Amino acid sequence: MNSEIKHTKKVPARRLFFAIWPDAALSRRLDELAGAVKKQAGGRVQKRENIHLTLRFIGAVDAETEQCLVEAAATIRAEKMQLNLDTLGFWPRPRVAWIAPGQPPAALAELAAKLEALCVACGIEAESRAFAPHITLLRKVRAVQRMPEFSPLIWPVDEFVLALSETLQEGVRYTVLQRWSLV
Ligand code: 2AM
Repeated sequence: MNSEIKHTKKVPARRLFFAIWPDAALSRRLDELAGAVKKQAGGRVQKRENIHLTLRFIGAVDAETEQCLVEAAATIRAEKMQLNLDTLGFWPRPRVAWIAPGQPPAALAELAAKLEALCVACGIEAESRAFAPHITLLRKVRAVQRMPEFSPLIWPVDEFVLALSETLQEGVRYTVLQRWSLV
């Protein structure tokens, strides 16, 4: 065999997204709320450790693009904010029940816009759909007659993350890869 030949292993693309991630206490409260919604609406609760709000779904990218995203994310300057999670909702087509801030602060859309620009600069196709901030609580929900009574949850947001999405036999697993502070 020719020892000059280099065997370069192709690194598989990784499925990524930018998000904000609740701390353990807020995740627990969101998980409890998901349980209350399930009693009224059925469906399958999102695993507690998977609960998050997507800022920009990226999809599968190669290592070079991932590196570009990580380097660009470090240059982002965006404001800290507080989200008032006061609205429960249901989208029949993806069959998802969610919670969202009814009146999101401008800082949230600004952060999402900065991430959108960053993705495009790294060669990712522009997102054609409008940013619809939400936290998925349940999937496979068929119909919702009523939502439970609940007290709004306040979420102080001081960082954003890049997360990895993997589909395993036991279900989807999200892993936070990197975190960046808001200012
Ligand atoms: P969902 O919770 O509403 O399903 C990881 O998959 C995250 O990215 C989830 O929050 C998911 O939103 C979102 N996501 C998955 N595929 C997407 C797509 N094609 N466009 C926008 N967001 C997507």
